[in-house]
Amino acid sequence: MSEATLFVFIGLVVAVLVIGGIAAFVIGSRGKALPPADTVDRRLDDLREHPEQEPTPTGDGLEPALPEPGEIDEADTDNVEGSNVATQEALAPEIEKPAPTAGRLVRLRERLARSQTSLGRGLLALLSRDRLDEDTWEEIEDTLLTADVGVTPTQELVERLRTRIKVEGVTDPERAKAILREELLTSVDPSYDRSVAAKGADGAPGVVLVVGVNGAGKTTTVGRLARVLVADGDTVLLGAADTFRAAAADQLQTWGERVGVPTVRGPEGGDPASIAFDAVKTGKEGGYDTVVVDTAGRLHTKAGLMDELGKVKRVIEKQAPVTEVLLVIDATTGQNGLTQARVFAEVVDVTGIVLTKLDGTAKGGIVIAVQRELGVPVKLVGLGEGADDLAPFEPEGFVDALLA
Ligand SMILES: Nc1nc2c(ncn2[C@@H]2O[C@H](COP(=O)(O)OP(=O)(O)O)[C@@H](O)[C@H]2O)c(=O)[nH]1
Ligand SMILES: [Mg+2]
Repeated sequence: MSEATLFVFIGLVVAVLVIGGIAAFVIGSRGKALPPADTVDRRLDDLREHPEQEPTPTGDGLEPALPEPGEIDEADTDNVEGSNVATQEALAPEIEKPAPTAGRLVRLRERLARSQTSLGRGLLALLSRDRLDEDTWEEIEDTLLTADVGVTPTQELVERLRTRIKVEGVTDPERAKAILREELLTSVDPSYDRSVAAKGADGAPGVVLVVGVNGAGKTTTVGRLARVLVADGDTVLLGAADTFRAAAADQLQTWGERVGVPTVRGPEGGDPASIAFDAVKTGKEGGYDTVVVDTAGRLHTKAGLMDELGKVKRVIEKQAPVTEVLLVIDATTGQNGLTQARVFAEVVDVTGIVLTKLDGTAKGGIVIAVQRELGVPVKLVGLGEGADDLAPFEPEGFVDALLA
């Protein structure tokens, strides 16, 4: 090989390497501009599950990309800045007087009575048949399953009904109705303590932490709960630990202002734990009876949820024990609501369930299913969009509403 040929050959090799390198770089960076397919799928799944949820602008599509102005070190929680209390001066002059809570559940009866497909009505029709044969019992089972009662509680309830109706030789529909009422009541479990633990001990305020997925009705519940507590004569402070949107804190503050309750809030995108901490600290120093903390529900992964809610609770408890953790579930979401309940129960110690939007479903069986799933009582139910449409849950009133 001549020297000239050798130079040409080396030149060619170098050229190929350089062009190849450039091509690889271009393709590589194009590839990076797209999120991995599974990330997109997961976000779509998330949206499908919670259609109200807007995708959060994120770095990698999984964790919320938050600026961290008020981010606090858990070891240094005494030094929290950035949140402020919207005090009485900012209040609208007119302060509403919330309606008393007694008798609110009666409204559920009116609402269910209007619905043509109510669970109780279907069951009563079936139990009033002349002959309760296998087919009828199967229809009774289907009716319960369709009403979200859940498989195990349905089987147990049907078994109890069958046994009693057989043993007692029931033929009278009125008697059948009485037995159904008793057995439904057993399924709803009247033995639970359903009071909301809103009072603290040793000079500390009661702390109610409200959790749940986006759109379930958390902020509405916090606002309505504040009204209930105010109506009972308690002093209340709200903590706006949903920092994803400024609108979330505004929504909460508006609820508070209507009944003269101040809200502790921080900057949009701030650290939820630091705001929760600040709210409870303010509540303690100000001698409030109860601090109710609203949280965000739009976390994209269980790990993210775990981290955030866990941290919120831990940080609060540097000031005062959390006396109640209310999980808010939208009653119209059926099985999906149960799945959410399971995830949240793994993350925080849920002590009570709030079932919202019971006015939007004729099913009602979710009360039984969700209590069974978590072993935690339904304490409050939402019966409409009005300010006083939150009722203490009473098993008897509920079963009577079902059977009305
Ligand atoms: N019909 C009905 N709507 C409700 C009930 N509770 C909440 N909502 C509505 O559900 C929507 C979402 O509530 P919000 O409190 O903002 O949910 P969050 O995202 O969990 O804080 C709002 O439009 C509320 O008015 C209820 O019991 N019945
Ligand atoms: Mg909210």
